[in-house]
Amino acid sequence: MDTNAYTAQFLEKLIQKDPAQRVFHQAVQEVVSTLTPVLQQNPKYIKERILERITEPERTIIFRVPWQDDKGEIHVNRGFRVQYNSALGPYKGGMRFHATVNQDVLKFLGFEQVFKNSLTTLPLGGGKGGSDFDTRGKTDSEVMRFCHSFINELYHHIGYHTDIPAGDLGCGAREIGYMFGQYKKLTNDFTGAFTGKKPNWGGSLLRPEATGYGVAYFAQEMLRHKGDSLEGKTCIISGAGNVGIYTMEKLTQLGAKVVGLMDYDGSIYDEHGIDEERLAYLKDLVFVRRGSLKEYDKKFPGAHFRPGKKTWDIPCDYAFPTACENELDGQDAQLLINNGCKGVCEGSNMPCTPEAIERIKAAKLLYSPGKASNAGGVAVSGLEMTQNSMRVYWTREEVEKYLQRIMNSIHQNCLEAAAMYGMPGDYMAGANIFGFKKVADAMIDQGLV
Ligand code: 2IT
Repeated sequence: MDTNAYTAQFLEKLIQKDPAQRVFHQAVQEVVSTLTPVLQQNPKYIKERILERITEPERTIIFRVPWQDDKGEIHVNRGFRVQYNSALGPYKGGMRFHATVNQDVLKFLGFEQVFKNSLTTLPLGGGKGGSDFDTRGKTDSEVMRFCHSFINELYHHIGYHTDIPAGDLGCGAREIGYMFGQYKKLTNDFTGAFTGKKPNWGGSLLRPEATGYGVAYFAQEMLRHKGDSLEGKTCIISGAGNVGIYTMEKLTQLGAKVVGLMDYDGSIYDEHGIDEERLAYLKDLVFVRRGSLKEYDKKFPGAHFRPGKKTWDIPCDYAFPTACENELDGQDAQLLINNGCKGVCEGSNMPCTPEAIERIKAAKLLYSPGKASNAGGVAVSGLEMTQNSMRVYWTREEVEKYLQRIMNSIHQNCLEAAAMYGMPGDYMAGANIFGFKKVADAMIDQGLV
């Protein structure tokens, strides 16, 4: 059968099997759309049914999470862990605690994670988990009771050599602390079964900054490859969370000027650009006070807060989506293009819709997919695991040196893989091809398991 007919039939069956899992289909479709030349030149991947196998999680755990709020009311959430692929190492990936979490979202995130972790070149399989529990508006003690209840079930299924969760949306060092505490209590075992721990009890320095710093380093590499740099470039960012804030910090350190940022309430446009004072204010607002960008222009009156508005209409050289999936659609992409934007570097997972990607590519903007440019977070999680195994702590400088080296090698591997299969300069194709081949070859080596 012709390769295109095979992939079309494969996708049709995938959709038929779980018709409601729309974001999962989107993630698979994006990967498969770039694999035709790989499948043509390596018929073993078709014969071994790698597409059929790699899209089916090895195991999915779904469980009840009952917990009590501060008033004594009982709530029930649903917990998940999708253990997607362990061909390259133990399952590794974050936990998302947000009202929108369901099996579809976690399959999409887990599938992306398999390729991303492969790209880091570290020995990490892929997985993802979470719950439809919203940490926003909950007290510390409510979050603690939820996390303990969550782990009362999940501890059976995770572990240092099996599955190592970390954070994602709604799950930071506080939640990792509560989950780790309960895991240790139940297993009587102090091991690095989680990453994103606080540095005074096993966490790696620079893990909080790692995803954002990695995004900025990846952008720097893309520009360097074109003989350019970030110096003096105007940038806009979307999500004012962990990834967004640290992307902003490193972009600024590398000489760029960040003028736009967004959160749940709206966006800010600050022509002055983020400097040290503004960055310190934002870190306190977001990480300490868990406040809203609504307050920003009261402190910095030259800036504008735009209620309910995204950042994408703000003129810029480079755009960095760092919030969540499908946050940048075709119309947003068109706004960026019309305003002279030269590139989009993804910090969140699958932020651009298929239509946005089509427009960005057609207008020949630089474009890097999240699975390549946001891999710095999980890469430093991998380094946290290494430090835990060695029972040592590395300095910030040591970790940052590794992070930079890993981001550079991801950049190089994407370019080489894309060029090898006739799509030079296409980071999306390169990331998919490099990520896929490494996992596929390991799966073939390990037989039908
Ligand atoms: O999307 C991601 O790569 C993460 N949420 C981080 C995963 C990890 O294991 O550090």
